[in-house]
Parts: sequence; C-alpha cells; structure tokens
Amino acid sequence: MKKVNRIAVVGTGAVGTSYCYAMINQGVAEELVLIDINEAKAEGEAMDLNHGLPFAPTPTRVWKGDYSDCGTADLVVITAGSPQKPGETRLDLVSKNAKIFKGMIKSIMDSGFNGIFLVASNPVDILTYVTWKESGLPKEHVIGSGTVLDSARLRNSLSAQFGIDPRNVHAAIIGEHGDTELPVWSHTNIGYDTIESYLQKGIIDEKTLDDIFVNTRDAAYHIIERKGATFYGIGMSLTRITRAILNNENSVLTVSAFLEGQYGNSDVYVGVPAIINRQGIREVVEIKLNEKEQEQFNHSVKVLKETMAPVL
Ligand code: 6V0
Repeated sequence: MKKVNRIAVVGTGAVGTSYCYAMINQGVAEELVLIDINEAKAEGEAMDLNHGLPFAPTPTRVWKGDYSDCGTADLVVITAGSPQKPGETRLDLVSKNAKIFKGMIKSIMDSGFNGIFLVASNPVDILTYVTWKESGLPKEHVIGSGTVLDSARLRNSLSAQFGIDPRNVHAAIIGEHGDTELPVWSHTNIGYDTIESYLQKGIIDEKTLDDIFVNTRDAAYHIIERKGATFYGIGMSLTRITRAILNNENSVLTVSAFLEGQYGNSDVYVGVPAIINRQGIREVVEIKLNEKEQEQFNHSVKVLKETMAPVL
C-alpha cells in the first residue's frame, strides 16, 4: 500500500494556518499535523480547517498533534516564532528566534524524524542554517523558503507592468530574504523576450525597473504597515515548494539552499535557484551573474554571515 504523505506544521499562527488552508484547497497533502506551543490554538485551527474539508478537492486528515507525530512525517514545515514587528528588520529577530529553534529542532529530531525540513520563520536564511546544524540532517534535506515569495512578488509586478500572465514571467530575486536581496535582471524573461530587449525597444526604462524592484524588496514593510503581518503570499509559496517536493517535480525555485562554492560563496544558506524534488534540493542552479549582480550577491552573503555569527 502506498505510504500516506504526512506533513507536520510547527507554528499555527498566521503563516502556518495560511499554508494549511492553501494545502487543503490545492489537495496537496494527505495528512496535516498541527503543532504549536499554544496547544489550544493548534486545536482550534485544526477544528476550523476540518470544517472546510467537505469542499476540498481531495481528502486531507487534519489534527492537532505534538512532536512525537513528526517521527513518521515526510516534511516538517516550521513557521513558529515571533513575527516581524512594525519597523523591525528580519535580522533583528535573529537571536530571539534562533533560541526558540534550537529547542524545537531537538524535540523534532528526538521523535526519530528523518524527512525534509522546510523553514519559513525569519530571518529565514539564518534559521534554515540553524535547523541544518542542529538537526544533523544532510544539507539537501533542509530547505528555507528563501526568496520564493520575493520572486513571486517580482513576477506579479512585472506581469502587471507588461500585461502578461505571471506564469509567463521568469524572474528571480536571490540573496538574503530581506534588505540586501537583489533582482537577477540579466536572466529575466517575459513572454520569451528578455528585459534587455524590452529596454532596447524603449518599452521599459531602468528607473521603472528599479522602482518595481524596490517595491518588491520592501513589500513586507508596506503590508505590515497596513495589516500587521504578511501570510497569504508565503502560505502559497510554501505550498508551491511542498508540491515540488511531494510530486517529485524537479522544479526550479529560489529557495534558501546551502552553498559549497556556488556563486563564489560557501557555508551559508541563501536564496538561489535550485532544483527541488522528492530528495529535497537536487542541486543548486548556478547561473552566470553579471558583475553588478555578483557584487550585490556577495554583499548579501556578507551581511548574512555577520548577523549569523553571534547566534551560532
Ligand atoms: P504568529 O501569527 O505570531 O504565529 C507564530 C506561531 O508560532 C504562534 O502560534 C506561536 O504560538 C508559535 N510558537 C512560538 N514559539 C513556539 C515554539 N517554541 N514552539 C511551537 N510554536 C511556537 O506569526 P506569523 O505566523 O505571522 O509568522 C511566523 C513566522 O513566519 C515569523 O518568523 C515571520 O517573520 C515569518 N514569515 C516568513 C515569511 C517568509 O517569506 N519566509 C513571510 C512572512 C512571515
């Protein structure tokens, strides 16, 4: 009999429950286990989500569990932790959330878990590194949501600007999920035509592109100012990554992956294009950046490493 896919979601706040909601509506998982330090909240969320199951495309078992349920999970998705407060950068959160993570990863590993970790809590690149270190799992089995959401935001803005379906917009943000991230304009393609070509034809100019990027980079701040938190976009981004894993899709997504010399950097988890399948990260896709992009990427890695050093 085929093994049932089990996903444990640690942290049933706004992000964790948006992920569960998207997962149920897209019929991706067979079992969703909800775990939270606030057990009543996890239980209430499981009850509420269960009530929507008659309208879901496929059956999903959803219940409030505990760390012992992670032992047989295929995937543990971590969305626990303190969210970004207004005016607070993602990196400000580092010591607070790193401490929470160390205890959490130990409890998960004590259950006998031997699957794939998908981390979304911020600062995501650093907490993915902490998860890898603390778990002792192979680097391919520890994935951060990285700049998947940022790339989706960029694709969405370019889609609106050019009037082309976002699914035909191939654009990537790489680097830290945060203030030092960068757009890879040199490999951006909209409806089979390059940004370079759109610039030459005068259909777009550098200033407009820069404004689009700055709005993408700062999107979380703009949303937090208005509604206090961001959760639907990341919930759907995590669902996209989960589908790539469970369906063995070999999809290229800008996750936070461990570098060992790629892009001239090592010993860091950072947003880069990577091939995602049932094994986790099959490989990092190393595209040739132009000089400016490489400099920006190196700066982003430098900032991440400096911030990470005190908590490791
Ligand atoms: P939230 O709504 O406060 O939910 C956090 C949940 O974590 C709460 O239910 C807490 O009870 C729970 N929790 C806290 N400590 C523990 C613990 N030790 N064990 C188990 N559960 C615990 O926050 P929200 O859901 O809005 O955000 C969660 C995390 O996602 C934050 O770190 C955000 O910064 C991060 N985001 C990441 C994004 C990305 O692109 N990677 C995007 C948006 C938010």
